[in-house]
Amino acid sequence: MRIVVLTGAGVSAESGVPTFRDADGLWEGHRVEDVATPEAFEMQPGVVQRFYDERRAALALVAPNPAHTALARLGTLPGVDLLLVTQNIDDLHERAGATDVLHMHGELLSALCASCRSRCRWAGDLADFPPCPGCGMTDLRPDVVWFGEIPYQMERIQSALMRADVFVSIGTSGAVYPAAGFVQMAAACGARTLELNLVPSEGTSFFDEARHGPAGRLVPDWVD
Ligand code: BV8
Repeated sequence: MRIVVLTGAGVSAESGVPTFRDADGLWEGHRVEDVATPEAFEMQPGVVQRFYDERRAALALVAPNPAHTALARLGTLPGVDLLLVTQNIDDLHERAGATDVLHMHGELLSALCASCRSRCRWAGDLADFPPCPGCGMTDLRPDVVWFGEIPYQMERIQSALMRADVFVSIGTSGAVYPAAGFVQMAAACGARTLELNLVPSEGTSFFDEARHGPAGRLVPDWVD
């Protein structure tokens, strides 16, 4: 059984990681245009670096929840060929035991060299990063896909969506593309589609089935 799972900020909400568009969401603290675009980084790199340094530091205060653990278990079940795609840049899927997690919007614990585009694991503030091991330059940036930038591994994702038997979207508002369009791509190629979300997402009508409630309960129920 080929399964593609897409997760968003809602899968980490019960771990204490703020979502983006809920009332107390992350974007509330920052206008998207202020922090998640290359232009913003160009104009005010300090604000953008701080936005990501704060989120990176906060990772030490959170832990995986039952949704992350159930998805890690799903990947080990006999007969399941799972591609776990996340829009999240936290490492909670990995800390729950998931392997080969595809971070399509990048990762907090990684730095990107703006000169040679090499990606390096990094857990501290970016200001303390040594020169790029690839080219020696010092203009490192958060290894995050901003608005207007191309998400990572799109070809791999699209190929998996076209072959999937099941596509499951968990904890995402369906507000950001191309991720929000994955359900339609999978359905057009014959996959059965399921939404697990606290409330109906913007794309809920595209799903064969939708279950609403906290991921920490819905995901283990679905996996088991
Ligand atoms: C691109 C940076 C071209 C990392 C982010 C049509 C097609 C293609 C592009 C576009 C298009 N229309 C517009 C665009 C442009 C744009 C876009 O989508 N704009 C939007 C605003 C309309 N897209 C882009 O620019 C993308 N790039 O298109 O390049 C291209 C594309 C393909 C191939 C070639 C070229 C780049 C998008 C990436 C932007 N970067 N962030 C970071 O800082 O984290 S986006 C940001 O939103 C985060 O990455 C986040 O992951 C993402 C989505 O948000 P969600 O994860 O869904 O979080 P949200 O708060 O919105 O929702 C949480 C949900 O969880 C809610 O529904 C809530 O009810 C639920 N929930 C809460 N608690 C729980 C819960 N569910 C279950 N249990 C709970 N306990």
